[in-house]
Amino acid sequence: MDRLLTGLQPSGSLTIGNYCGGISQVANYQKKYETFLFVPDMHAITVPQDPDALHKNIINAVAMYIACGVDPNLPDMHIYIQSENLYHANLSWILECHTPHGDLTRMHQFKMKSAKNEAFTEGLVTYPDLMAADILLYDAKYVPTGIDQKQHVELARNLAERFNNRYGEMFVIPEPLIPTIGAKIRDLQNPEAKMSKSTDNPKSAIFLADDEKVIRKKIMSAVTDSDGKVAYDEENKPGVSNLLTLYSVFGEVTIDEAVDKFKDGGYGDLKKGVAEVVIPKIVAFQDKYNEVIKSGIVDDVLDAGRDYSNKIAAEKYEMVRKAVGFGRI
Ligand code: AQP
Repeated sequence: MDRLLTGLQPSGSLTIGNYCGGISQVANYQKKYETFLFVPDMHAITVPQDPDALHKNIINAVAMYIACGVDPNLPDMHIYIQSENLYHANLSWILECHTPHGDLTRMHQFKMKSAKNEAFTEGLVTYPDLMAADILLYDAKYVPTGIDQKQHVELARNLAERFNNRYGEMFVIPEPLIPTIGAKIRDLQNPEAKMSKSTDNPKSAIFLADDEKVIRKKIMSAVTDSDGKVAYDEENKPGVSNLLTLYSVFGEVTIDEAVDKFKDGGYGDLKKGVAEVVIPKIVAFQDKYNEVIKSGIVDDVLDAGRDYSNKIAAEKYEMVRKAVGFGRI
């Protein structure tokens, strides 16, 4: 069985962007592939985090994965916390020593996040190497992701190829799995940008933990344009196209069907329609989330995931360690 791997940073409460680009894909593919779904807490600290909030976000993220349809009882589902497996950091260091600095500083995400904070850390630079280690340790063939992380998966592919050429076949070459709709859910207030959980403006993002009224308000105040015509055009009408995308993903229709439904109305009708399909799904996730938290299963799931992921990662790390000449033979 091929392996699929993904992780969602516990750097805040998850958004509907994280759902569309990450969790929903895991739920769709979970019976087809052996799945490694981890909480990248080590990635989260590439920007400052409050330690108490980080602990809570880790548990909440796992409960939310399950609430959104990930089945922790499937025999080939492994859910774990990145920092509970020391091989990620070990392999990351080796990969860092095989990555030209310029390959890291030209990454879009690095440029965007470093521009926000002049005193950025070295962790922000080497983030893609840690992500490559996350993937390559498990021979993951498929990496579900939104468009924002595609460049990082490409770096992991290049590193794997470079490594295999230099040291012999060692890593599976990973491929990004990008959804055809919903790969870039946009910021509701600045539709040129993608929606992000660590946004400074809470009106920009719909969080999976948001209350029904708040979600409605955010959708109704989403920025559109002055043209007044409901049409799908990502470049010239990013705000309206984003609303059509949300209607399509949450209403389970194609973009063309969404356009057909709203083309004779105004933006107000489109926004109301989006609220009607988004809210019931999020409310259902929240009900299930509360059940998961109450059931107390999260710790058991994470214990099993920690043990299994350590076993698999140890085997791969041993191969790499020997190949690069570390320690004793
Ligand atoms: N707006 C988005 N549209 C579609 N997919 C998205 N993803 C993130 N934002 C969108 C996908 O969600 C998964 C988890 O991403 P992450 O949390 O590890 O990091 P990120 O991509 O940096 O997400 P955020 O929300 O923007 O986090 P912060 O604000 O902390 O940087 C990935 O599959 C990602 O593609």
